[in-house]
Amino acid sequence: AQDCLVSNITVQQDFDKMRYQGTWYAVAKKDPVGLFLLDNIVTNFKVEEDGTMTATAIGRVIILNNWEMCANMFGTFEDTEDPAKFKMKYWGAAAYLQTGYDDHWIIDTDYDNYAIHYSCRELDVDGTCLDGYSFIFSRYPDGLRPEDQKNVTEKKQDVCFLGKYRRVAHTGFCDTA
Ligand code: DAO
Repeated sequence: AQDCLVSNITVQQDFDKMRYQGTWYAVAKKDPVGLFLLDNIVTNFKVEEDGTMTATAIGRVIILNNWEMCANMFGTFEDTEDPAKFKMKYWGAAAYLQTGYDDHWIIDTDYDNYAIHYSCRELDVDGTCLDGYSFIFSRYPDGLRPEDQKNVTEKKQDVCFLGKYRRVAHTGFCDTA
């Protein structure tokens, strides 16, 4: 959306949550105000027997100013009239981790290689996004395939976050045995 209106942002056509299941590695992130997940972010999506999409996520966080740890997070996704737009309720394995209720939009994915996620937490009075975040996910921990990069850059622009992403490192900090 060149006008940056959140209502004009297009999402994945006919989003198929069955094909979206499995592991996704965050390779880039645009942070919201009060950022939470820093790096080593890995998510795993699943469709439950009743059709509800759920996810687990792990990532490095810093809580209480300087305590570094790996957060185990859980999310459940409420369907909306658009199959690519969900409301995500999320919480942590421990009470001191962040909880929330965010929009969770799948902007674009080919299911096998890349996905662009978007969430606007707060709309500005003019209809643009005042506070939001976005993840670029890859099926591979090493990053995106070169052939997907041009498309992903275009989508970063479409959600008006181009230039606001940072790389998400995978150093093994949150790898479990
Ligand atoms: O990291 O600053 C932030 C905001 C994101 C919080 C989301 C927590 C993750 C919950 C479940 C996984 C879905 C991607």
